[in-house]
Amino acid sequence: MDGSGIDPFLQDVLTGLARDQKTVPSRWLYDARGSRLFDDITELDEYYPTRTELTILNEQAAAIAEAIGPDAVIVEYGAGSLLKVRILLDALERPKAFVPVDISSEHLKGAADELKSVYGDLDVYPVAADFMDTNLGSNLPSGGGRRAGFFPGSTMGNLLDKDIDSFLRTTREDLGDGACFIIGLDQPKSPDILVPAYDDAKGVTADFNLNLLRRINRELGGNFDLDSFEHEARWNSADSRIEMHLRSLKAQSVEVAGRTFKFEEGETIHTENSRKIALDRFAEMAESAGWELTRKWTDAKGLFAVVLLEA
Ligand code: AVI
Repeated sequence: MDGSGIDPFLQDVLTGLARDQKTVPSRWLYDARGSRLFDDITELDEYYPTRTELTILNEQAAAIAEAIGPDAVIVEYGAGSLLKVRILLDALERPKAFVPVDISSEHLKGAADELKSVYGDLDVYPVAADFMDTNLGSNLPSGGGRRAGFFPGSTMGNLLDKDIDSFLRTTREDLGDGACFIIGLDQPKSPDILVPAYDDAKGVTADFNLNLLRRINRELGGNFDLDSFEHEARWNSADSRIEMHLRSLKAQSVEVAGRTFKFEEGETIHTENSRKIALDRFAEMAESAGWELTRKWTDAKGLFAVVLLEA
């Protein structure tokens, strides 16, 4: 519940299903089962982003660490697994502090314990919050070297333009003058690579997408029949994005929290955008929020990019 007393999940579902293009924001894909399925996705043959970003981070760790500088305070937004930040921490000269910001306090506790045991001198300040709603302000430790934001995984591509803008502005303010920001960005490419990455042969992504209906049934008293919806991954070239949809296989009515929603055969619920933001476009977005894109590191095929923004 938020301050208004209305469950935000219920609110988003009721509002979204009442639209002409039915839609549910992608943040609701990540209940415990959804998060596990997403972890499975990152290991699929077709899903190139995670392993490509890891390759870039491993190959370029020294260059990235040098660009950040010594005694840095690293702030990771949406700190899921520690795999990626550990590559940075291992390469940095005397990293001073690590501030993982994550909605799951369980995740954070595990992260803090693990890092303290591996990096004895590192101060760890976990912040339990949605990275999008966060104004870190006084939660950030003072002192140390440069503040460096870290936002790997191309989650930027799941955000709307206006949310990217406000996130980049807030982080610019929080991290302050002299700060930098390391961001992972999946890149535009052929739909022959993109579509299978979001519609894999084993059906893990389909399960991940359909799990949203399971969650609505369980948490909001819905009666979706999971067998009468199918997963669809669609390349929208005009907006340079993969869209995930759930397509109704027949005309049907579904109830959620006592409200009835009608579906025509073939009608979809739009559940996610995964934008592939070209670097020149991202540089413009960063600039209008007070950052300058100064460095980029990519893999040999240019599938994925890790960029450095500077305040
Ligand atoms: C978390 N995010 C960057 C993933 C992506 O590629 O957009 C989510 C995802 N959706 C389906 N597969 C992966």
